[in-house]
Amino acid sequence: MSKTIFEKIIAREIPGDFLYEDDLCACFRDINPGAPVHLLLVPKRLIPRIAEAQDGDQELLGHLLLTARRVALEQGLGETGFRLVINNGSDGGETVPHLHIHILGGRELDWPPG
Ligand code: DGP
Repeated sequence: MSKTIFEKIIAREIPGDFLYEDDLCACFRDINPGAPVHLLLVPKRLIPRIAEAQDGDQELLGHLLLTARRVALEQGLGETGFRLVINNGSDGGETVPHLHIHILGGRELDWPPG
């Protein structure tokens, strides 16, 4: 199976502006930022989307959320706030079939999304 764009970024086959990486996940800037801070936090092991996560992914998913929190705080978003987003499927706005958490902040974000 061909690699997803995020697998290629993690493998350094295409460039990425990394802010964080560990054994389980990596965080890099979104190529098309929708806010002053727009990061993507991606598990290294491919899960296409949250709908396909399994019970056995519990630890990884917890790690992703706590890492998203940590990166957001390191980016100075603790005072003003931030948003974590997971898009799932076509109606959910998913365009890359590799689970990722958007970390958005640096401006007041609209709600609800369009
Ligand atoms: P989503 O629509 O939730 O699947 O988000 C996919 C995001 O991935 C979208 O905000 C743009 C970003 N993206 C797509 N291709 C690349 C890329 O090559 N590099 C980086 N850094 N981000 C990408």
